[in-house]
Amino acid sequence: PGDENVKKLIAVLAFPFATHASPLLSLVQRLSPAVPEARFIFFNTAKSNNAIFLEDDKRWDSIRPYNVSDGTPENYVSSGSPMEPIENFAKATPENFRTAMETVVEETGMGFSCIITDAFYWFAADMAQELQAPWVAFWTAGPRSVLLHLDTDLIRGNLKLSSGIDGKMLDFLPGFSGICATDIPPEITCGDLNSPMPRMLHKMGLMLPKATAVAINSFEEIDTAIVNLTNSRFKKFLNIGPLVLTLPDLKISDSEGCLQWLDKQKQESVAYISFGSTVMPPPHELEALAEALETSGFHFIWSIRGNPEEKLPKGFLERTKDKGIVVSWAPQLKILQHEATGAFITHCGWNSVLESIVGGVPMICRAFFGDQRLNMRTIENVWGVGTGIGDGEITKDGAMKALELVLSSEEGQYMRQKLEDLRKLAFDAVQSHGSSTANFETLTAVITK
Ligand code: U2F
Repeated sequence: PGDENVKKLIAVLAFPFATHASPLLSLVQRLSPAVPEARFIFFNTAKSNNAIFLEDDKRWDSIRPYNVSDGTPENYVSSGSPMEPIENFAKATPENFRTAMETVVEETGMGFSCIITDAFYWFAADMAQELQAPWVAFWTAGPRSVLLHLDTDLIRGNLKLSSGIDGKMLDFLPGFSGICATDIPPEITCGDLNSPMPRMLHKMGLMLPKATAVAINSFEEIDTAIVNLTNSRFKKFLNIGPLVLTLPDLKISDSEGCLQWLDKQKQESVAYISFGSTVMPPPHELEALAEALETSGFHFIWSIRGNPEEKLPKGFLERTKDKGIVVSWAPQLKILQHEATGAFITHCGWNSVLESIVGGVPMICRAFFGDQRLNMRTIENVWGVGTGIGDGEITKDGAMKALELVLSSEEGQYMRQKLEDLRKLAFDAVQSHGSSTANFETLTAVITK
């Protein structure tokens, strides 16, 4: 709306790392037409705002990016650790958000009528109370992991951490029988609650039940038992996804021609490889995977950040140029929906898992951190739509066996059938009478109240 038509200000507080801010922006883009009198102020670091707000996209004029400090100390020299920017940022919260929000209130002369945040931001419970406004927390990962974070203290108490967690099971927790303590986010079991991320997640577990609503990029039918357990812990638990099925078809760039190349491949014959936005497997695992692809001869698309000549074995690109393509960023969503794609070698980030379900592609899992191992166990043991790779690390032999299993065995076909059921549930959820659509209407009511 033009400034004079703005009747409401809604604050959106994004987490600027991994794939967190962009699904939050997708959610706000979906909400904005439902609240035409509102202006959404998207508080986020400059780096992340620049990455997710597209220059030429004027469709969402009512959503304005607003930059907050990323917490980098003056004269800071990076040690190169990928956790450092996250920790610096976590230390700067919530003051960086508060300062920016106060400036907006001063500039506009309006107060915020609602706060929508990444679920990590437990401090929004206090902000919302001060403003007497609803707090909508958005969880960007799956339902199992959010449920576990609520029970961090209980889990720590039961596991008797002083004797380690190896071999211990979560059987004491409803919905988690058969899941090992080593499979769940390590911040829950062994994080130092004084260090920024485990502290943030622990506090989140304590504060989220205060949220007016917790929205999640998932759908109820994906894991009904877990969703029911979670329902009883929140005021409103709103499964509104998969968001990728609810947005207008965005322009997805394919400068390297992955999709045209896929058009020439046989049905369900290609392995797509990506480890998401933050993970880079260690060199020996990249080498093992490259050797497995080369020896097995399966066709592939490999999305790998950085210079592939440096990351992959010498001569690999040249030797495999008729079998595969290597790109620095792929149109993943479209690749996973292409009929030639038959397997997805993934780190099991939640967005990738959902996109694979939507595309009906079985997963070969190499989990790294956070919720990824838990997602892997769910993929393998609960849904039966994928397999682990070797003993956890990628080995040539493990990768070859997993590729063989998914791309050329009956078991792979069986996984595809199970995926077809899940896929159908995902599409049904976003139809006009679907559960995600109903939950989205409830969410709209929360923010328009
Ligand atoms: C963190 O996950 P990541 O950002 O590492 O990974 P995903 O959740 O799987 O999201 C990756 C997104 O990037 C897209 C892909 C996904 O939407 O389609 N993409 C692409 O378009 N092209 C490429 O070449 C490569 C990726 C975290 F690490 C996880 O543990 C969490 O589950 C997740 C959500 O909180 O955030």
